[in-house]
Amino acid sequence: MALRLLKHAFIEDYAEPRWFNTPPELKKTYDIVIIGAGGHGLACAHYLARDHGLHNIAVLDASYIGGGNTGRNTTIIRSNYLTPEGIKFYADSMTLFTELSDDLETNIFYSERGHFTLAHNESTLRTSRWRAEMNKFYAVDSEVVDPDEILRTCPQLRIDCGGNHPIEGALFHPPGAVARHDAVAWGYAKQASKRGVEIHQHTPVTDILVENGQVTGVVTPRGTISTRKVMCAVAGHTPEVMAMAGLPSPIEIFPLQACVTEPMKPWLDTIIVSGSLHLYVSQSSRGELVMGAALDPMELHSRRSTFEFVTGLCDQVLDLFPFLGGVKVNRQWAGMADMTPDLAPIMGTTPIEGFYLDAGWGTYGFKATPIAGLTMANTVAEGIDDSRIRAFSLGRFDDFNLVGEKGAAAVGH
Ligand code: PYC
Repeated sequence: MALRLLKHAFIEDYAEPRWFNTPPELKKTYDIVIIGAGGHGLACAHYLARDHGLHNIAVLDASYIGGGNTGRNTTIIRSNYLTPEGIKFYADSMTLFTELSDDLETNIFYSERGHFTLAHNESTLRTSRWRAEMNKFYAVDSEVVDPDEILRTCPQLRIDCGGNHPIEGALFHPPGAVARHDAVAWGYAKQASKRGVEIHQHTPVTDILVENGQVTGVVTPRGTISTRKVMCAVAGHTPEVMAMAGLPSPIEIFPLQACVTEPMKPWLDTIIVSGSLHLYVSQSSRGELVMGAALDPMELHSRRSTFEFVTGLCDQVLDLFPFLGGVKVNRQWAGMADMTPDLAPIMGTTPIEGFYLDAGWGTYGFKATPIAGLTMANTVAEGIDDSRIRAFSLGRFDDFNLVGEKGAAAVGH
């Protein structure tokens, strides 16, 4: 590594290889167009190329790689969901995540930390027991622990919460992890590009062409592309893109804000979540505390940050960790979360032939990145829904066959 760095520093014509290449022009035709160069879209492109030998693919993004929710989340990875569909899906995702650095030849800084969802009252403890039993049934490591057990891992936690909402126990999920979100997106981009996939940033799709119920192309300011398969992975913009294909959407969009503190020496080895206090916090490999809260309370298509968010969140964090009183918040940001009525995603085929959806990821899209990419690639390649995503079909809202994933959100939404 040191030698490589020296080469880059001192030898002018030793150029760092580009992670992906973009041809200057769009082609007139692609076999598949993926809208959205976030983790999900790029993962789908990677698995289409690697597992299905499909290479004539364009990934288009209105902005830049990973600039949407991929780069705007708090990177928590877990599988302690509630429904059988959710638990199995996210457990498969975690398995893929643990192999992803090797698979993508990119260090994604996967770091297993353990994940505590604190319970401040008896009813939360009851739900935690329910989740733990469901998790164990599907071989996901998860158990309810008492305050002494929490303190053994996180002695800095003020268990009485300043007298406000004393902690009575927690749902503990030992495999809970964090990873570098941008590394995940760039790793998928690198591998997809190596196999011939084209990634075109700053190329918005302004319309989707449909003839006799079949996708025939997409329109961009750089020209019209003819294609018979379009995969939409545009968290925060899904209803707009669905409307281009003539489909109504059950999704509502709410901002989800987050922030980081100035870097501190490592002291927090685990991930702490409190549904009652509406917060989650972990410490990044750079030493910053990465913190977030619930969704903003009103539908809004905006990535603005608010002072109310950061003061409200810090107020709650100080209930748990009062010694952080002098620590500065360095940076805050927001993403736009696609919220579905049952807190489960919308994936797979749609009533428009050749139009595929990877949407409705609410506040839990990052942790699904590898499995969403893999199952969407199978679905797009074969034209039929991968069995692992059948429960997440768009049609469930017509059939009232909802999933009801109450373990989806880290905090109440
Ligand atoms: O579902 O684990 C989660 C999560 C963390 C932050 C937002 N959602």
